[in-house]
Amino acid sequence: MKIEKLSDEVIRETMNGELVREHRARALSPDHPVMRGTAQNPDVFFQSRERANLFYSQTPAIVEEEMKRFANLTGRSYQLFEYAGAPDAERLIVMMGSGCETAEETVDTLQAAGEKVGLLKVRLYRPFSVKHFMASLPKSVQAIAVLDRTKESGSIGEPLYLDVVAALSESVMDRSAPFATLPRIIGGRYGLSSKEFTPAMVKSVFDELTRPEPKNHFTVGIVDDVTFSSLSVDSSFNTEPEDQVRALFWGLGADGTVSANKNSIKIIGEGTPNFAQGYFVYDSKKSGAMTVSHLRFGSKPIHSPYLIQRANFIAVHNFTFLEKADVLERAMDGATLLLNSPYDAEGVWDHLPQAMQETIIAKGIKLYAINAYAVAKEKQLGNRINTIMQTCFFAISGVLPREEAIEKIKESIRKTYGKRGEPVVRQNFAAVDAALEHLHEIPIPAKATSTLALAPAVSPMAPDFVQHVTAEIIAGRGDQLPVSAFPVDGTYPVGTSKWEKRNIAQEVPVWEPDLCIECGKCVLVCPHSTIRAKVFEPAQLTGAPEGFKNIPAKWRELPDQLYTIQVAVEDCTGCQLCVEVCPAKDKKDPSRKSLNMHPQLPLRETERVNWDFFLQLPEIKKNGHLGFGSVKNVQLLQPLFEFSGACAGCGETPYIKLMTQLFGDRAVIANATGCSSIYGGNLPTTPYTINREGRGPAWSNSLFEDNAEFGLGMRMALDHQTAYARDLVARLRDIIGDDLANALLTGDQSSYEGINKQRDLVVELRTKLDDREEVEARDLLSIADTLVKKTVWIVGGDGWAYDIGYGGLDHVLASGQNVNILVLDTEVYSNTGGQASKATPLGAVAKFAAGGKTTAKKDLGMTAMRYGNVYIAQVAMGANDTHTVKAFIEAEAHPGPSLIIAYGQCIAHGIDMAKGMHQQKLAVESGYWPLYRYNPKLEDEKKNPFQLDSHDPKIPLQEYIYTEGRYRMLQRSDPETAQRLLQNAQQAVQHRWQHYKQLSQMSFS
Ligand SMILES: Cc1ncc(C[n+]2csc(CCOP(=O)(O)OP(=O)(O)O)c2C)c(N)n1
Ligand code: SF4
Ligand code: SF4
Repeated sequence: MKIEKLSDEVIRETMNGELVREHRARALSPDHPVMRGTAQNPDVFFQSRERANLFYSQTPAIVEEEMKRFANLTGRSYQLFEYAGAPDAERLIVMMGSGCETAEETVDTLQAAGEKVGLLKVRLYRPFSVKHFMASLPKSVQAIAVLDRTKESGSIGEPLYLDVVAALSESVMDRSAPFATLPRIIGGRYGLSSKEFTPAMVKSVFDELTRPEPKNHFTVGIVDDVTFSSLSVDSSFNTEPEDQVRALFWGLGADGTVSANKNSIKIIGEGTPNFAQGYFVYDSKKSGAMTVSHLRFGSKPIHSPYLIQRANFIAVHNFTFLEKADVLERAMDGATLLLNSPYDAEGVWDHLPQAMQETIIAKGIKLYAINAYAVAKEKQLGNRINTIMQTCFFAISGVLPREEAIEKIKESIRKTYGKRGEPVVRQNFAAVDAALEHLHEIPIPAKATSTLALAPAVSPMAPDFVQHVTAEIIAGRGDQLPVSAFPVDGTYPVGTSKWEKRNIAQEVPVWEPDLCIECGKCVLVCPHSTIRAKVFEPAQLTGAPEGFKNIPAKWRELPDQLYTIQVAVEDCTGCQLCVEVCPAKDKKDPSRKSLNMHPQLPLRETERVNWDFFLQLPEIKKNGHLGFGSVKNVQLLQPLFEFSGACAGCGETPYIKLMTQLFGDRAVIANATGCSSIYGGNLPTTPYTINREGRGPAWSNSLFEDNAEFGLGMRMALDHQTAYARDLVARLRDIIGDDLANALLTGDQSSYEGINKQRDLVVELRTKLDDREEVEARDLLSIADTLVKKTVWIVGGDGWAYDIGYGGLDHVLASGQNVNILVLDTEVYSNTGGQASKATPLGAVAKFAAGGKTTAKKDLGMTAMRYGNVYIAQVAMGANDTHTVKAFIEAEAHPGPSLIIAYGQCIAHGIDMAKGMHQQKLAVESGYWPLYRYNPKLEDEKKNPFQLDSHDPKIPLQEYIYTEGRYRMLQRSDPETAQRLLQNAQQAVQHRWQHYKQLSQMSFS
């Protein structure tokens, strides 16, 4: 990194003021009106299109001229096609974009070794100037590979390849080419979706060009064992210079590693003459993710836009990574390794896995360790270890002289924390000094002594696909998976998240049965479905592991049974939501609840066994014996959404989980892009799962913007199939028998019992049809399952529902079709880092609303209410969980469209996520988030369809909002505006409340 800014004067010079003014003069203005965008008929459209030809033909010369002018002004020279490499090159790569840097670095190395290779970089792709292209080609060229970073299925080749072939062919045909026959031209694909593109891959392309019959339409960077398009790559080839610091940092998502590294880049790139570069690789989990930072530093400019291949410094900021990943895979001989270790200097070596010890010895790696968590705790920095680890990096990597480095870190601390006052600065200075005191070099024994092995990514009990594909992606080896490993149509198995035991919680809840009142609130709020409850017969305790906890079940409908709560400690994120909502306290010691957090490590083995035992206990049946309208009962249902990648304490996932508990075995979900599609449907693992009968939610994601229509399509398809199936049942009475046909056609499926009965009838139907040859019988067999009622859920965030997908959502609401829309309202675009949406509240700070949002949140529910036939509920589980359960049940039962707007806390709110449910409560108590249900069916009974379900506001708005960073931020940065917006917001709350209140008091009798 060395960014030289152009001055405003130079930028102004690059522009022709006269042309800018001419452009302005062409603007639409009523002072000199014209029309644009007319509709055109076939008589004139064609000619109009051709009318613009001159602009295209003149563009290359104009761009060339401007590039020259730019070079004169700035000294930075560009050409339409730029050549790099041997003047007498025989083998040539043509490509464009950032990959050119890698190719050029490789060409330099190969050329220095005497190879006649070259690179032609395309700077102006369209209009493609054949003349300039041909003029840039070395005359000596014999073989050309054109690389495209795209795939056009079904085309002869990718776009740049086709252009190059056409350019050369035309030039040979019109004899303007410097050769009479075409050189060999091949095309290839690389780097799709930012897949790594390394010098070794470039070299393999040049190697291919030496073959008499080089592969055309090749791929590079993957192993294609299906159509065998890929080139083989010698990964030992690399061009990374010796005089560079290349450092890899393994950090835990949100532990500050990435920001500390960005700060190091700033310190070195801006504060010293050195060059710096950083790449940050994240996995798709939103909590407990592994992030690997790749940092390069050196005295020469860095032209390596690919990840570090050989590192001379490696830091591992979380010791648990050592059991999950081969952190030394890219270590060079003599590299330095820095570990954040919970063990003291004497104990570190013995806790390293055997393979790691062997690598350390074989590669002569220097090992340093520090217990950064202990230092952070001692210096009152909580879990923030980033400054401590950054100090250690500077102290031992040699990137800067030690004293200078420490001084610069302190300077940067002062800059960052200065505003927060001198004590905070001093606290961080103390952490820097303490880091140096607690950093130890660990002596390396001559032989490996450990017996620890890397833990397998998934259990050996996992199904084949999970063992061979999912596990590889989890282990970070997805790049090495061959093409044949993947499904042809993007269809993946469900229920795979249970195999990925992430063990990310430092502390997990432990159940104290003696205090438990069996309310199930903990189970309901758990975002990761890792705390569950069951009621079971005492006889089923046979074979229970020692210490498996249980108490008598307190259900009138389930007499003489036992109750248990079990935590999957390996899947728990340690968010504490369950502990916070637990209402059962020890009267003698109110700090002791029925759930309390305890360190995970000592519990891991025993609780793993307990969890396995718990899983095999029978699931509660939906057979009509027990109703599921209460939290206490709902919690007993199996969640068909578990162990997702959502953030610890996420407010969205408990709603999805609840939906799957109630309806998951017959649900089809259309999911908008957003957090819910990432924690819900991002590889490697899938949290949607199945029950013991093999049923569970079927899930798909189309786009961010079209999700409502996508779900509507699912509904229409299902309805058509059901109608056809019913028609066939009626027509095939002779085969099926009148009794069964009538039962199938008239079955009441409004209850779980009715649905189960219908399923049994379908089983009967299948046996009758199984050996029939008639076309209609075979048809009915193929869609018989649609005779059982299905429920369509359209799920997405507020960015989707309020903004980008609103047009479609409105269309679906107006369609009258039986779909259920669940809006997970975090009041920002959470997945992309918290941008404001129309759901963002007045006064809150969000991206694109840095000065506090000045307009009120859109009232989506009220807008939808105007249709009159839409069921609408606004819910907040943390404020009233029973209300939430009721709303889900009513929404699903409503025969038309239903809309549930669910308040979800999010890390973007700047709150202590453990208190997320409490925040929901405050939102409701302040009147900001009224709870209501609008049920059009009530009108048929002459009742008011609008029921306001929360009480009159009992706290002022500020008591809620100033517990959240998103509001406090403005209060700090601009108190006056904050005060004004608060007043406006408070007023808006009152107005809305009065409006709702009036609505709820209207008479419909
Ligand atoms: C048309 C389009 N624009 C932008 C994006 C990028 N994008 C993906 S998810 C997302 C934010 C989603 O926010 P929201 O709907 O509120 O859901 P949340 O992440 O909060 O659950 C955006 C902007 C996209 N995928 N498609
Ligand atoms: S701590 Fe969080 S993730 Fe763990 S069981 Fe409780 S609610 Fe679930
Ligand atoms: S909604 Fe917020 S808390 Fe939940 S996964 Fe997304 S970013 Fe994390």
